[in-house]
Amino acid sequence: MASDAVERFTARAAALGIDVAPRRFPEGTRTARDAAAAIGCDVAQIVKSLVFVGDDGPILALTSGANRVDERKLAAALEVATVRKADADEVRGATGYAIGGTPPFGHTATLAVVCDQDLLGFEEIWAAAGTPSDVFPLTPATLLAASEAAVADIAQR
Ligand code: 5CA
Repeated sequence: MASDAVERFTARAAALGIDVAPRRFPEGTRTARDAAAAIGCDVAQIVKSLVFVGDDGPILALTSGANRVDERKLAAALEVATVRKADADEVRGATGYAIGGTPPFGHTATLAVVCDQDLLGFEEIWAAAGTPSDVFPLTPATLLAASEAAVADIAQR
């Protein structure tokens, strides 16, 4: 299926002042493990852009590919009572992108964003660029600036 999602994302990033350089991997980068294998980096350097739904609406949890989100920690970080995983339609509605291609910023709507503190320890990290086969490199500083994320410990330990 043809998709203009990479172009949409690149244009939205440019509007935020960020010059992204997407790389396409035909073998696919649908999961963090796939992305790390294609790129040749550690899975912990992959940014999973996971959408949850809290009491006040959608939440984006920017999570290291090595981690699973602890939903209680995520709720506590946002001072909401409960969070649950979004379904596929909710992900698209909240971000404008499909599961597996959801980028960490440049969404169609504003949502609350929390960033896993474990992503901050790397010089370079990689995130989805709009589709399940496109990713781009960035620094943790750019991730935080562009997403306006709050940093927290949200990982299951
Ligand atoms: N391109 C990769 C690496 S950047 C990527 O987007 N990974 S991801 O982790 O951010 O997106 C995949 C995630 O979507 C999975 O970890 C899972 O949490 C979620 N997901 C997959 N299928 C479903 C589904 N049917 N409903 C809700 N969430 C899903």
